[in-house]
Amino acid sequence: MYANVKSNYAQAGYTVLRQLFTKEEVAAYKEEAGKVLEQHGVGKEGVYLGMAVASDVFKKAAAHPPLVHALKEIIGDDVVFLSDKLVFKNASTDFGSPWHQDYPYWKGSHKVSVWIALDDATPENGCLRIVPGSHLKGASTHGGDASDGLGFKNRLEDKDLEGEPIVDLSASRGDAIIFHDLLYHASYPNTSGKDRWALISTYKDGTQEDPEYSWSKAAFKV
Ligand SMILES: O=C(O)CCC(=O)C(=O)O
Repeated sequence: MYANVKSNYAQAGYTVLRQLFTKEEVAAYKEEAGKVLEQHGVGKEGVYLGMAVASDVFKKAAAHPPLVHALKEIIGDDVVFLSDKLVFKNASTDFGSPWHQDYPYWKGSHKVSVWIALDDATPENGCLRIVPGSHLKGASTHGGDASDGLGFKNRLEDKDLEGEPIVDLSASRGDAIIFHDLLYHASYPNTSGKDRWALISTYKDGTQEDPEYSWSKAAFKV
């Protein structure tokens, strides 16, 4: 369906699947996400963990057949969904997500995450930024200062990004970016006055042993 999924992922640490979800599916997800946030009394911007636990619409999205097809190319036949989160930046969220690898959060086997655009995402409203091939560096020390109260306790330092070939990944609603848990990534602040909502779902190879994660109690094989 999509060419070179496995080799792109292996070489660059990520692969972009344009329009993996239809505009209609994405509109339904965004509406449902709004309901989940309202039901749980969540504020106007931030991160909400456990969309698939909160809503059957998201449980189904986690097992979206074209996505599972691509994940199987990368992971193999035993693909397990672990957890998902909504990263919602509203009209003015003047902080981006800092540069980091996801691996220090969970260690164990290497996980595969999928960043799904629920709004069109550009540098102005907070699109994802990555360093191609950085997953080949292994686990980096995250010595960055995280004292600003904005979360993300594991941060790379400015010096870690010096000279690195940063790529901005603008995305249209429905595009999906599959990425390795060692890939250096960040996102821009949202200075556009428009929403930038994204769903990030995380998967693993079910044949690999891992610790019992508190955040993946509702894991299931897709
Ligand atoms: O702002 C974003 O969408 C990126 C979030 C992110 O990198 C993460 O939650 O690991």
